[in-house]
Amino acid sequence: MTANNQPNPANFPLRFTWGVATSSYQIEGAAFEDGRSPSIWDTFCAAPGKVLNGENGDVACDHYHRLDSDLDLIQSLGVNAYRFSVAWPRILPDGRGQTNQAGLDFYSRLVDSLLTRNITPWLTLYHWDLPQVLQDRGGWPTRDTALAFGDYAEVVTAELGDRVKHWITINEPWVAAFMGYGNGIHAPGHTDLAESFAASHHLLLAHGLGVQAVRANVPGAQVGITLNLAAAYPATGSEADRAAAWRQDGFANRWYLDPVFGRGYPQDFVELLDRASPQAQGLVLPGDLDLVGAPTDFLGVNTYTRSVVEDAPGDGFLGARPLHVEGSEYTGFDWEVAPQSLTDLMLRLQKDYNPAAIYITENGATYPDTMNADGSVQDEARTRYFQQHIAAMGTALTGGAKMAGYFAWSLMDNFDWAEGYDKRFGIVHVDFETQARTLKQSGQWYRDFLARAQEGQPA
Ligand code: IFM
Repeated sequence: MTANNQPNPANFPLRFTWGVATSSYQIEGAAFEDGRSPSIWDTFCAAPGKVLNGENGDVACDHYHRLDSDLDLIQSLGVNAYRFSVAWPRILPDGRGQTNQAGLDFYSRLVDSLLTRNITPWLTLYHWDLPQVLQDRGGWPTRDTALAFGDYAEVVTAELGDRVKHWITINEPWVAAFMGYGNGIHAPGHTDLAESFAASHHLLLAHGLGVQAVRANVPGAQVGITLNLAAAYPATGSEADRAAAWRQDGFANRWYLDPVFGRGYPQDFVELLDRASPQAQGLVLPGDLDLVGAPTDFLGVNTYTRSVVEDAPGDGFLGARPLHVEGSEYTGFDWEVAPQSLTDLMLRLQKDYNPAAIYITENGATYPDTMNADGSVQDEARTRYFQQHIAAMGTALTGGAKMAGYFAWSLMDNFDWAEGYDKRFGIVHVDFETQARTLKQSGQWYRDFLARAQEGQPA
């Protein structure tokens, strides 16, 4: 860090990956074009009361029709990588079987256009837009969905693997499993704990099958999973609060980290889940854990905040309650701004799991932006957030974490799931009426920082 919490660009290696990230349903629009079938998010958005203001991804940022100008925008930031996701319902409208060439062509064009601009494509296979037909057959709580994902991964790796060398299998399985099937805030909106843990196992199985497909079809590939992780701290030093923080860590972090790093599921949490665990449901079959724990080339981490919890017996299945920290700053999502926790998390991951490399595949903040009369967006709080978190990543790197890259979430304001268009995370402002894009102050800062980092200059 240099003065004023500014990260020092000279602290990062010249070959460091610097990017911006998006996902298909959040930006593409063109929801019913060129053979794309509905995803669970199209269905969920159409159900009254599920998404704020009844909004949906039908048009979103209209990226599908604005590919070239959006890629020019990305290039103008000076990033060397772009993380995007492929919409499964564009590739296999029936979930499995017949491929849709128009869908493959869109991503092929995206990849070629990135390479022409010297930007490395980072492709996420699954960022939550499950084909509705597969949900109709049971969705993630059924094993068949993982097998269908394996087929889908085969198709995409065979088609794009000659040009795409960086692959993320699944984005945030905790969210897809728990918010989709446990608390029902996300599609498909189910509220059943056992179902959500069945889903978690099949999402991890899908990851394993995805790794297999990448290894088989993409010579020289780097492949990993992206987990959403948040360091968990006890509210006090009491034994009860420390145990609650450990349970929270089991729920949010270890449930995914342990099996992905070949250790199987954490036994304390299997016991806590009791009949809701995938083991008790008879879903963990011989060979599954080897598949899930197959070696990967990196760990992708989406991290935004931390959790501070107190013991709360009888409060849900976890018996832990998250607290607001007095005096802390919170973002528009009510997420605490806690950059030190990013450093703590990265150092802990390196110590406990020893990943070959760690990429922060998402980090950013939502605040209610306003556009000034001169057309500028002075998002000071978001700019500060990026500065503090990139500096915190630099501290982790210096401390021995194998940090290899950082992707700002997000390239542009987009459809943020149950919050619709209300929560803006972009470093580019989008006027959803006109689709005009405006680089925010945070985007200008990121661009200027990257220019210095790539020249190895101090701030
Ligand atoms: O927009 C999401 C993204 O899809 C997954 N990670 C968190 C972001 C902010 O809510």
